[in-house]
Amino acid sequence: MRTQVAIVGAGPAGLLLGALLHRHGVDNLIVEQRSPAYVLGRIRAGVLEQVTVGLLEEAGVAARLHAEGLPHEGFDLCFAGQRHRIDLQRLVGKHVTVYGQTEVTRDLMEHRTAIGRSTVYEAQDVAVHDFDGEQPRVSYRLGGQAHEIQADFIVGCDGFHGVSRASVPAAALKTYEKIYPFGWLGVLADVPPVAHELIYGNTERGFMLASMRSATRSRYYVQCSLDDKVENWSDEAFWDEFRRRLPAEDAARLVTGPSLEKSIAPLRSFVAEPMRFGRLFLAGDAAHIVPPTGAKGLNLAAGDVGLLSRAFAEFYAGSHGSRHVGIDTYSQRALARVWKAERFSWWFTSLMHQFPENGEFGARMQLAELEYMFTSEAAQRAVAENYVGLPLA
Ligand code: RFL
Ligand code: PHB
Repeated sequence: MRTQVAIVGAGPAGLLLGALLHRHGVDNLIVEQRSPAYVLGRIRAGVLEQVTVGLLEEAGVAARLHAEGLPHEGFDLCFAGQRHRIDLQRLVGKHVTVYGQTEVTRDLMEHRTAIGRSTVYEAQDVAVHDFDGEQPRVSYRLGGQAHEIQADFIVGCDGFHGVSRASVPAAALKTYEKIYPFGWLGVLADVPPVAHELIYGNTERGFMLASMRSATRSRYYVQCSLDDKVENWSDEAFWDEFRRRLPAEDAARLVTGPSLEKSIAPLRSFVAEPMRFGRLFLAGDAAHIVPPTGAKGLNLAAGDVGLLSRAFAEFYAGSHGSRHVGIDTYSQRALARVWKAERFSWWFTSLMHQFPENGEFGARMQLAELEYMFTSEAAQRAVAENYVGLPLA
């Protein structure tokens, strides 16, 4: 098989890239190691920036998002009995949209079927070859048979554990990593959200986040120990712990119910530089990870493929000398945005979680910073500007 751009991974980054390339008339194929049901079963992000919504519109997959997504003009921060609303709309004139990653992925999958572009699911032994030369290839096995795709370019959208970044020679890659000493235990349940907007709380018992997927489906998280096991958390134990971390007025109206999904996610900051090696490009979690506190992971993945789709569109549209500029500057432009989101996600994580190892001084620094934020419009605006997302260069 031959295509212009071979994409490894059919998560949101790979599928959105495929849709955007299609929109620009660039031929592409996607190879994914899991089944569609498995991909849709992963419960992850919930908050979309306006830049992400704009890219989904550009790709022609925003109809359901506009009908069902919940615009949020602010969120609450709680700490030591104090509560403060960050008014995104007033501070920076923008909002975010609550619409689950599962729904984004489902919309992109249906769109791909409708436009007749193929995705190979359940591919085994996916491997990328010869990307340092002119004729890169992707090989895989399907039902015992060997297959190969010849492409002009390969894009690794295969997440943190994928094969693409792992195939780059170690000497060509510089990685930066920070592992946090805790995880997030998350529960998805068909109960009405405890509040209209998200609540982020730093409590003595640890971080809590009340989020949602719709008016009838809630997504709640609590900071947990890294060696905690999800089997140790009955639904009842989760609800008890979550209620204790909620502000009292919200705890009183919390509605509980059986969990639809329950999982523990470790928290990590990670960046691999550069994001291009010859004819192999990395996008999304394949190149960088942020802790979920800033709600940036999916949005960064969308930003990367937004830049990349334009770069490929320019490359294929023109015969003039500048057609390489977009692809040649992709890594640098994407990383400039990535590092700012890394900083915000690290900072927000550091502010909102319990870090006993930082001692009483560390706790007072958090308190001082939150009190400053609660009284300084400038500090609130900085949070709001980062939370709604920085512009795509
Ligand atoms: P994905 O979603 O991991 O998709 C990668 C795909 O590649 C496939 N794959 C392979 N395919 C072929 N061959 C191989 N060798 C392969 N290896 C892997 C995988 O099966 C998969 O289908 O990466 P992508 O597309 O870059 O998307 C990134 C996002 O999924 C991620 O950043 C977000 O979910 C992070 N995140 C959040 N982001 C936000 O923007 N807002 C949020 O509110 C938010 N909340 C979260 C989150 C992530 C969480 N967890 C569990 C990590 C909350 C949580 C709890
Ligand atoms: C979610 O709804 O899953 C969610 C929302 C905001 C975050 C992280 C996760 O910061």
